[in-house]
Amino acid sequence: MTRDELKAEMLRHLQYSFGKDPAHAQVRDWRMALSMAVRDRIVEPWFAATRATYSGQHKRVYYLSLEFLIGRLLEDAIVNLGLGQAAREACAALDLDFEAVMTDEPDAALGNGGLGRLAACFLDSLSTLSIPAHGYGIRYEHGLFKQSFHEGRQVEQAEDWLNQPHAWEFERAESSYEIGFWGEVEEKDGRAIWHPGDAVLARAYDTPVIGWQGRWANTLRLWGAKPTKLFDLARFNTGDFTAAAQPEEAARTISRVLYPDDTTDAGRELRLKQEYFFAAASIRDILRRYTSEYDDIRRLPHKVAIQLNDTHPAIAGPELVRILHDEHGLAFDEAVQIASATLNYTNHTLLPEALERWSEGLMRHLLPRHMRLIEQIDDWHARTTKGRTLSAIDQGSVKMGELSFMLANRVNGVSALHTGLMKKTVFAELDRLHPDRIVNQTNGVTPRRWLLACNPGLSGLVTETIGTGWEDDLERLGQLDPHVSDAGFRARFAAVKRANKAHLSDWIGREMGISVDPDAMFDVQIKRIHEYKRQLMNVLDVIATWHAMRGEPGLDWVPRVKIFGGKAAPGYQTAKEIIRLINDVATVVNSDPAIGDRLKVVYPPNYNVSMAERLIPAADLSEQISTAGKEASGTGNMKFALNGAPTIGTLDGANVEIRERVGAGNFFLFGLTAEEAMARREVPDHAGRAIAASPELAQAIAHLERGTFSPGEPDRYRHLAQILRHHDYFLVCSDFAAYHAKQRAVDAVFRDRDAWVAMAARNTARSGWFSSDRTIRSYAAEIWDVTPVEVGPGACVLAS
Ligand code: 26V
Repeated sequence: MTRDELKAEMLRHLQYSFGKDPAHAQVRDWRMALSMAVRDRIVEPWFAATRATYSGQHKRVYYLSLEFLIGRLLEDAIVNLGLGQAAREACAALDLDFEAVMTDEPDAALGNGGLGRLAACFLDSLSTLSIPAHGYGIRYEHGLFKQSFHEGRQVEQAEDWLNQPHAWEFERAESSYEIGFWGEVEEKDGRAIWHPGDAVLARAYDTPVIGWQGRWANTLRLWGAKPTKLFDLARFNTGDFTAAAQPEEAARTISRVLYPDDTTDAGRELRLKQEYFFAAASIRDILRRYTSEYDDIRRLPHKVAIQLNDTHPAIAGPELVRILHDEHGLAFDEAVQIASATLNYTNHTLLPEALERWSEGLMRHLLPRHMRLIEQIDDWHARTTKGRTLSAIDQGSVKMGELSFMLANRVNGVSALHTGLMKKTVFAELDRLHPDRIVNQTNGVTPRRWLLACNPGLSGLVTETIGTGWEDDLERLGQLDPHVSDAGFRARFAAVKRANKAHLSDWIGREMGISVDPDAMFDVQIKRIHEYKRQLMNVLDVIATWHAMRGEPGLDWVPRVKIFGGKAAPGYQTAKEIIRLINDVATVVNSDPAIGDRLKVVYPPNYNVSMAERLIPAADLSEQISTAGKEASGTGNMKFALNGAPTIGTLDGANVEIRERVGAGNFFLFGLTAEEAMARREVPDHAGRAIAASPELAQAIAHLERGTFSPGEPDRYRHLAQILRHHDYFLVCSDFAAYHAKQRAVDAVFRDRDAWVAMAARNTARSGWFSSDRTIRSYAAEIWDVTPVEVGPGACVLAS
């Protein structure tokens, strides 16, 4: 598509799709016009992919996830369709600021963090690999809350992305299912019939997901909740308008917000309703598609593979058993066998507080038939494995991990270390009963978004050096390795990073009013705020460094910009205290004349996918410092390495595999191993001992207790100090000295710029394995038993 064609299409959409006169169009109108012009190019490959799947009777993959953290879609579509240059030029010809048009799009923030972003990368790779697939989720009216800071404290506001037309979705009013809740189960002639007490409609909204070079497109189908009946006209006519609208309100509540607060009974009930609502609608849709093509429901596993992204969709298991047994009339055991040959489950965390459990009472009340089936599945498992000591029902609650395991063909962890720990800890007993069921699938990230699109400077250099083709064959980055010993290449690599940093400095100056030196080291920690991720250890190191700088202002310090980004769960008080501390430390450090440009702390509010795309290409150092054994994988760690930022990190999650691949000499390792961490927790007063052994740590904690960063309120950080001294479960104190020392080793290498650049470039050259294409190929071969549909260039568009 040429510049002129695209421009003409934009003008056509502006006028005839949106009824806007170009003379009065705003950035939003132009952005919508460009989106429509680009979307038109997706529709044909999308239809062709669907037709090819039907005509070839290919097996399909269904990825069920309560979260899809997809971010912006316009640039992604432009990049995948190779329309970058045409789009830039068309905008220029229309006198539009291309960057402003692209950044006008709101992020689709339908996820909390890593789990949801992984689902989005997987959709991209499934399409790129032409694997017939659907993502299924909820069309939340409000995505992840908007974060702002008031006097350093996190403030949450409702996010409102659907307040404006959504450029990429197609509403499918004809694809609606009635989803029941509550009610009774009637036993009749040996059969169970569930009579739900209430119901809502699940309506489909489809977003096409275009793969690399537009060869294939899959569908992300999100469910919106609607009332089964229109509003109550009789009530309305009596003047009770609020009551008349009540059924609609009640139904809409189900798809209103991502992760409703589950600290109350009402919140928990809503969350379980969301889970069943979307799982049931998806199962119904999958079976409708299957039965439209095939007669024998027993062959379902030959044509369908369902992946459960964590236990959030786990109720899909009992629902599938219910439909096969109660509605299709299969014997219970056969229904369970077919369901468990179709379903697979990915575990994303071992943290006990994050493993889902539902009270039996709530489950029986909301889903009476399912609770009965869960008991039968539990019995069936005991009967068929002789594992009688093991149950998915424990002390009045249903353990969704165990239930998902029992009903799965394969269960996977998301990094080698995490999978090993799954086998040793939470699923030890189940692993013994089913020794081949647990497999590892180390996470990956899409190189289209996380290198090609977000870092044009580096991707340009890569292409100039090794040619194109790396975008969907990322291991080809290995061909950069020999170039790293070439001083010319290193200089160009350094120049790209410098330009990215200058660009970020400008943004930080504009957005935050903080001036940062692009030649300082950009040290970045971006992720959810959680004690196990140890942002607290990072900020303690900032305090220790600041203290040391003040003590010896004459020393030749390596200038650093410490960048933080991330949100805390609204009810997680300790995480919120850590946020406030980072902001308070920033206030003191950034205005300290004794420090000047040598240390800055920057914490831009409302970290999201788009901010990650801005920060990662400009990072020098990647902070991956979780307590070993606690971070299942991490995916940010991979994005940084790919973009030429070496890691300072622990042997946790995928850090282990990153270090193996980039080489120990290109990774700053510190800290206890997972095994050592477990042992250390048993040592009496481990924190006290560590504090006594590290004057820097003792001093930093003393600053917290003295109120150095909370003038006038010395008690503000007492609680954090108490945690460090007496309840240091995440071993911040035990790892601090090693971390602090390793940061000085980082300084030393950074001082030797050439050595640093070589290290950074080797990170890029050796990160090819962390493409989500590799991960998806591996799921396809080891879990789903599917193969890509063959499509030549353009073949998909021509297919009939
Ligand atoms: C959830 C919760 C919920 C309530 C209390 C505290 C808490 C802590 C952690 C979580 C995480 C839930 C699952 C999750 O998002 N896991 C992330 O999945 C990523 C993709 O596999 C992986 O890279 C991250 O390491 C892992 O934390």
